[in-house]
Amino acid sequence: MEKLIITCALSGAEVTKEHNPSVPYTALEMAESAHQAYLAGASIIHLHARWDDGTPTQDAGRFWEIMEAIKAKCPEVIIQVSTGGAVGMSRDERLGPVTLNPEMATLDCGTLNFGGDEIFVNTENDIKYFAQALESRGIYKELECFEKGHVDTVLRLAKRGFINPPYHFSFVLGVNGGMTGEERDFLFLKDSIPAEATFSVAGIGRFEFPLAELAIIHGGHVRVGLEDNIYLEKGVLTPSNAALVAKVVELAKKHHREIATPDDARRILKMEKKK
Ligand code: KMH
Ligand code: ZN
Repeated sequence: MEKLIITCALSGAEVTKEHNPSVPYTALEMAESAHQAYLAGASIIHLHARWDDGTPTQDAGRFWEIMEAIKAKCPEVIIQVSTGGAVGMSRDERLGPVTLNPEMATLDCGTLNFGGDEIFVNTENDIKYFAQALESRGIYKELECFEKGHVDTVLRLAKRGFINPPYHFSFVLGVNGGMTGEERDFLFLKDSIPAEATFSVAGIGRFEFPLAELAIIHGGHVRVGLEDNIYLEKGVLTPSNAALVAKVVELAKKHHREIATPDDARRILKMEKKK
């Protein structure tokens, strides 16, 4: 089986220091957290930006500041910017960090309820617009799917040439409004994508580690981090992103999967290394 790619989602846009004081906001906190996660075994950093008070932003200048701080500490790590941003942001606002030509970015592949009154909007035209923005710049896409309809949307748009290979899916499971993260959900999604595609799984909350283990067993890859889950175990807040990554490394050892370096990840995902 291929080496395991671990992505660390440092902060997301929704979770705050009130939920867990380890959530990074400043460029320095982001860089420290990314570096520790990298040392623990992460090869990809999934990045949202915050202002110093924790407000989420897709401001290109702020992303630049954070990305430079991360690169100064771990130049080899793959930075995957979020184009999801926070609920309610406009298309062009969300594309802010793409203007920096990062190595990798997310492409959210469908709309879903996001708890309470929130709706995370990704219409078909949005998806085409984002895909074009990423592909025209040679930015590697991670196809974020929160339920099976999103996977079907990718396959349909791929057939019509709006989304092009390589196809690397991220199944984000357990969002209130999306698909849950039971084993049957995971197996259904995994068996719905083309044989040549790769996939990673991000389990929200209590789904994080059970899904990580399933992905490890079935040849997939794993995302963990404070964006998705603030607990190391039931009732115990994680002290850091690195501790979540380290727990995945332990699971990988149990199942004899080696951990991918960033260059391994570039090879496995068929990424063309950007200068
Ligand atoms: N913050 C969520 C509304 C992504 O990073 O591309 C969207 C999100 C997805 O986190
Ligand atoms: Zn995200």
